[in-house]
Amino acid sequence: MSATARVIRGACPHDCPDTCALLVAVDAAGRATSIKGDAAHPITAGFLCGKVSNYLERVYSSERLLHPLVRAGAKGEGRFRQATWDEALDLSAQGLQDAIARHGGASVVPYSYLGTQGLVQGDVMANRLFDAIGGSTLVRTICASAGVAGTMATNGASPEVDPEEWVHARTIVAWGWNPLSTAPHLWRLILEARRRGARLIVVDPFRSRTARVADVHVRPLPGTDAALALGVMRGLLDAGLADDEWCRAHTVGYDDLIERLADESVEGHAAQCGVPASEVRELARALAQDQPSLIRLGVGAQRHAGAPIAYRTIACIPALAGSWRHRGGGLSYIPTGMFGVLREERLARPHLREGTARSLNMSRIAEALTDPALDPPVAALIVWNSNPAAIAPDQERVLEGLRREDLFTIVCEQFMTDTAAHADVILPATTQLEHLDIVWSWGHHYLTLNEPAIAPVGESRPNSEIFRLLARRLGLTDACFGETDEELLAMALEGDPAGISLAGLRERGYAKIDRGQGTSPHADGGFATPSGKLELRCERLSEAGLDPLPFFDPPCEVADEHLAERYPLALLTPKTHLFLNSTFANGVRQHAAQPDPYVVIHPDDAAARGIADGMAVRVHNDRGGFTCRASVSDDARIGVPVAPMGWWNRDYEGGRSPQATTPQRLTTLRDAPTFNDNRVEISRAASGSIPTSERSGRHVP
Ligand SMILES: Nc1nc2c(c(=O)[nH]1)N[C@H]1C(S)=C(S)[C@@H](COP(=O)(O)OP(=O)(O)OC[C@H]3O[C@@H](n4cnc5c(=O)[nH]c(N)nc54)[C@H](O)[C@@H]3O)O[C@H]1N2
Ligand SMILES: Nc1nc2c(c(=O)[nH]1)N[C@H]1C(S)=C(S)[C@@H](COP(=O)(O)OP(=O)(O)OC[C@H]3O[C@@H](n4cnc5c(=O)[nH]c(N)nc54)[C@H](O)[C@@H]3O)O[C@H]1N2
Ligand SMILES: [Mo]
Repeated sequence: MSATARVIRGACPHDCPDTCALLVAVDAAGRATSIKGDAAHPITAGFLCGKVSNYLERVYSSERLLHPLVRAGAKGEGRFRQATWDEALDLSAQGLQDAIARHGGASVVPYSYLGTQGLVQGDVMANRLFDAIGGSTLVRTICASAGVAGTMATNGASPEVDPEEWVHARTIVAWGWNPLSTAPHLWRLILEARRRGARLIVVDPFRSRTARVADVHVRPLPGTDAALALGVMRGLLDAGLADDEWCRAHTVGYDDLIERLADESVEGHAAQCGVPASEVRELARALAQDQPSLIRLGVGAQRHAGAPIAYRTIACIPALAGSWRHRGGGLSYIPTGMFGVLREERLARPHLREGTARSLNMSRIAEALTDPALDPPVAALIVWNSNPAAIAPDQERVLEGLRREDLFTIVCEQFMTDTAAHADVILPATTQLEHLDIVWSWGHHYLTLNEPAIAPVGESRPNSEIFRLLARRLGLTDACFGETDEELLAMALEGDPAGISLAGLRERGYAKIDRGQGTSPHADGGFATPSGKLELRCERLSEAGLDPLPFFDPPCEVADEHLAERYPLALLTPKTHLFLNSTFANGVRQHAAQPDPYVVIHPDDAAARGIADGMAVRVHNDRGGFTCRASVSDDARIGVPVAPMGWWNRDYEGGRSPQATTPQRLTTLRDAPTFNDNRVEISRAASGSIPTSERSGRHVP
């Protein structure tokens, strides 16, 4: 073993609210030898999660894509030959130019998400290229935008309750959130709050890992959170616990809301959401009386048609409960008030675009790729930082589209994902250890710098460099295509926004954004809404043709009694513990710990179908189906089975994942996906069709 020559500061790039500060040791030969969480970072606290703690195995994996590849077999077959960068770039440019010649620039479509959350390796250079060629733009709705639309309708952009303040809370409600799995560092702060006496209440149809260890588990039917929230608010009024004084001072529409809440009893709301009325009343009591009380919304409760209104309605509770008064009390979801610190607009080059762009919603990529009426069609697709063949809804249609012979697809990737296997040209991308970046967080208030620790492995190149090279090959000469990653970073931090300087970041690795959020951001109101108050009544919603007051906007398929006759089960597809969406599902350690995909099904639902624990089952609806193992357990609610997502298609017999059942239907506002508003039936698969994996035991959600 060679001695450690240097320690480099990094930032975990993955799509997780924790955004950890990393310390990477590099030996004299330039090889990374260890990776650790920065002990000084208040959120990272010196440890890494089960996904990233063996990151070096990912970086140096024998499965890394190290050279450009060109398709050598049928489309989607996954056969490729190695090519030089020159040849791969020439073919790429030619494919794009052909598409533009045949159908115009708008026929070239980007597909990317947060494979890396870094600014530099995100969309900056790509956007410039798409602007210059008149390409389509992508509306990036796949994750949290329904919930953001909802919370912003009520609160406006807000720093929310800083997670470092959560330790002061005495009641913490994790609503549609499974932080024990999906935010292990924020979970640590909840554990610290509990150590100091806080009670944890989880609102989730499923007994997730977090629900299993909570003090209280409230189990609504999927997509009925607004009914539960209205029940809680009615419960607060009934018990005389509503904070009149705070509401009169700092909200709009308090009297209107009181009138609205007179329409329905706690019992009525309780029946709608499938939670006993006594539990609804007790939740109301705890939120009002066991202060400071904090509601922390997850992403998981927004995959239903009515989710934006549900998030908005839940966001009204802390006003009535009087929680914003208290240090550590109020609401946290995604701290939108901390966004925009990096001067991204300075990096955009809108002058490159002539006319307006055609925009396509990433949550309906299946339709975009297969709709014969789409004009112009999608003739070329460039994918980076995403794996749509695994993560986009309506998988049969996604794959059908990716297999189109007349579609030219470039995929920039680190691994041969299900999407990369459908490419015409694969361009190998660097990992976080190999490129420069700055990473924001959607869960805490820090920005974190990532210095390259090692040279690119193989012939891989950073996304930014790949788009620079593509631009040059396409003959784009604007000087912006010559800007280096260093220059992009410097531009993003020009003028030290919110007190953050590049020099400071270089010294310490991370910096807290200072927007004067303080310890209790809304104790005295100060909401960034048009009225400056918390909007129990939101006029912007009436402008959008919606009820301006909180209401129960029902789910679509879940509430469809007619559909329920054929598809009686409402399937949830949340995250796994050890994969990050589909990332890490090919990690040796992660896959060994989670070898087999499964569906958790309630014993009554299983018995009614002759399904026993461990049996192979087929989960299906009109869109498609998948085969996996049944885990029979009352962790699932009756009628609400749960099949976590993230395994690659090759892990499923038949090559289709839960995504083959998920709908392309969008939410009421913001056009976001409705993965969990999905009716299915489950039947026994042909017996013995899944070989028993040695390691497969009972599921651990
Ligand atoms: N280990 C791990 N960590 C991750 C990820 C991962 O894949 N794995 N993904 C990252 C990403 S991109 C994101 S967005 C976050 C997501 O983080 P979470 O929000 O925790 O994500 P989910 O697991 O999708 O959903 C959380 C819970 O919501 C529940 N749920 C589903 N429908 C409803 C509903 O209608 N109402 C209520 N109340 N609950 C419901 C599910 O049963 C689930 O237990 O995690 C990030 N971190
Ligand atoms: N059924 C169902 N579907 C869902 C969800 C759900 O809960 N249920 N959750 C949704 C959510 S919340 C999200 S955020 C999306 C996530 O969807 P995606 O953002 O597509 O997430 P991943 O599957 O992790 O794919 C990211 C890819 O980026 C690659 N990558 C990482 N770093 C780099 C880099 O520096 N350069 C390049 N070129 N590539 C890189 C990784 O190798 C990986 O293949 O999935 C959504 N899909
Ligand atoms: Mo996400």
